[in-house]
Amino acid sequence: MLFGAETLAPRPREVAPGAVHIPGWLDAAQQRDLVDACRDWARGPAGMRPGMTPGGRPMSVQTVWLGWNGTAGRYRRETTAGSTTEPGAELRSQVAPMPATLIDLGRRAITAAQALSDALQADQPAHNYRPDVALINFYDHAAKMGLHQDKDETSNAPIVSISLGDTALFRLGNNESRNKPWQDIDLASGDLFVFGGPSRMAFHGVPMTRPQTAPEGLGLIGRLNLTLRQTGHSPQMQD
Ligand code: MD3
Ligand code: FE
Repeated sequence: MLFGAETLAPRPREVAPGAVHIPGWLDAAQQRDLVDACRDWARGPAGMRPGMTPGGRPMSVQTVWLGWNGTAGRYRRETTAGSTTEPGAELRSQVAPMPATLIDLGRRAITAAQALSDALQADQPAHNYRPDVALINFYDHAAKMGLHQDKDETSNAPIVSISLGDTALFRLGNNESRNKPWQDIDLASGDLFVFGGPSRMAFHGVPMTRPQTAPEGLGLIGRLNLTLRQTGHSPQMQD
């Protein structure tokens, strides 16, 4: 057969300088373990709740924060030691610490992505990567995320993204505006994406997911996206 399934399967590749997509990075068992862990984290203490836009409006995506808490949108990630007079303080004091397993997962992700990207190799070595926050986004069949930049981290360390469940249509834009050019890329369950170097400040979003495309046996209806971030806000970190 000339165009069989293997021909069509996406290959690991650098889609833009510093932006590396590795389809199927996690096998089925690893995906299941991560979904199970996300389910535990979603229960709390600071559990899953609607994401908030910078303007304070609820998003269709629901979120769980680990390590730091995003309370009034993405621009304020207070530590557990933050002021107790601000909105969300009661949750902030209960946010779970960044799991060591996720720090390790992040370093392995950087190692894998650096093998495919000169721009990422110019960054710090993978063992110096210290993600101090994990953001877990849950998409039901109708959820989406508009084009935006992730600007509240002061570190320029890469962001690691892992997709689980339903496939998402992911849009990777340019660094200047929400307008074209952009690339539309399917992110399927188990896929790894690393965004660093010249792609770290690119506009990006999720125009839609593809309902009922999650692998059978994963035990997930909808989509989870896990991002690992080095905020540059943790006092002990040198970036
Ligand atoms: C490209 N999440 O949480 S992850 C977000 O699938 C977010 O839930 C999307 O955008 C999701 O902020 C996309 C992939 C991602 C994360 C950070 C990026 C892509 C990025 C930073 C720069 C460029
Ligand atoms: Fe983002």
